[in-house]
Amino acid sequence: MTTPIFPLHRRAVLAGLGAVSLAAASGCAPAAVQMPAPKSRQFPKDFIWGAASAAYQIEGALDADGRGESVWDVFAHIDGKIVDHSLPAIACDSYRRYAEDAALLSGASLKNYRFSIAWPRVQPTGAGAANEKGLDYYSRLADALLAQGVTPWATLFHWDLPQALQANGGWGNRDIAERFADYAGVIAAKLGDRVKNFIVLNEAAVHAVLGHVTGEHAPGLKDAGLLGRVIHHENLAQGRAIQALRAARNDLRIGTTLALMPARAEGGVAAFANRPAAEGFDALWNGAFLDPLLRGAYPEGALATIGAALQADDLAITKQPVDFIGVNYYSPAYIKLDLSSPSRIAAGAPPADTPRDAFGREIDPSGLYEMLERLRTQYENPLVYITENGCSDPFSNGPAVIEDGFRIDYLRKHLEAVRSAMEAGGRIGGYFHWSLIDNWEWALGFTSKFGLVGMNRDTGLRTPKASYAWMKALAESGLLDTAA
Ligand code: GCO
Repeated sequence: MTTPIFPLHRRAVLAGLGAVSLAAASGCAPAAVQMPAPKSRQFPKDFIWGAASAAYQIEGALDADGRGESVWDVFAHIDGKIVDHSLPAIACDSYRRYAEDAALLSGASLKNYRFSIAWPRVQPTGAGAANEKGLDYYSRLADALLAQGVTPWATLFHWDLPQALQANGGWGNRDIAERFADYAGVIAAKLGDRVKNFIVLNEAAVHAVLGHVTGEHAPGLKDAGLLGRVIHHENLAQGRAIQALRAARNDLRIGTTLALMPARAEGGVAAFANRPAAEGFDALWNGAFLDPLLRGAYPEGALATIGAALQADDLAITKQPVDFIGVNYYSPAYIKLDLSSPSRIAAGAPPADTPRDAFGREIDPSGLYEMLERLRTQYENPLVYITENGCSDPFSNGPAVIEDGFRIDYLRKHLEAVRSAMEAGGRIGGYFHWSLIDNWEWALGFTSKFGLVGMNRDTGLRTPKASYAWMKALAESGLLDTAA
């Protein structure tokens, strides 16, 4: 059993916000809301069920068929960055075993699969002509899914930027918006006849902060001064990619996936002083991604960080009509005021009795309810899909926990929150479990396992867990059971 260095990676985010000034924050982070228990445990017939994955975490075959180098290939080779020193050279071997993955989905009656497309397979240097052999993999995957009655949902960017673009400044360089739009157009032209659902970015906030400020993720930069540019260029690139997808075809359903976390002020005697810190965090973590897309503006509290990157008419590009918002939810963020930090914020403590999962994340489904309610009441009730939710086994290099009652319990609680949000009037159309198969968890390597299915790393053999059977029963009946 390895002790991971970064077990609380989402909370560690705060420490790294270093030079970012949040003093002027005046956003309106909502207070924690009371979550009512659901009246009915029956999901509607048209509610969709699925599972999610990301290219770099599952595919392996990093040198196959002309794939270019990504920022994660470079980062994972730096000593000390990956807790177990592993590389995802094979990972789940899904580049070869994708048909098995498709069969596993359909075996659990999960009729929707969220996967990501590796940009360096499609454009090895991030620009120019498409690499047909790399694109063909996603074509085969789409065909295999459709043959199993599984609907493909493709994420265009789940953090594996071509290294050649990074060498040119990566997300810090405004030109990335055009490169990304070009890539999106290539995907639509090749796959759009069969893949109709597109998620443009995955968790842009996580990528901006962990990749560019705290250095825990690729490209491993520790430069708080980059944050505003990276966030804005992500929003700009997203807008340009949506335009490119729509220009290529008029029959696509397009959305994006956000890592939404309610920002909660640490309680106790200093609670009143912690509240502005929580508001400042909220403006950068949630508002700086929701608002430019859905309102064509940045929240007041984010402008000090982002303003310098903003050019005339940019907000007309970031604001695009979307068919849905993808919500990834694991836990809330607790924030406190910290006068010793330039940003004046730091990770706070949750109430003492808050349960935590093996990842160190608070188990708090009310945070999911809170963010869904916020979308309903403050953003005109968009159609929402939960595009990730789940929990890890205890950290270990050993085999997966197959009798994973703890996971079933976690899922049940979060799906109750989804039901409650639907009963409040939220338009929530579906739920994708993270993840289908245990995979390579970024800086935590193989020590963290989120799958409904375990995997033997030597043989690639997949073993469904108890949660797999549980999800199958749920997907078939739509009826959420009560705790045993
Ligand atoms: C994320 C990523 C996933 C992770 C998952 C579990 O949300 O960080 O989208 O790639 O593996 O969230 O931590």
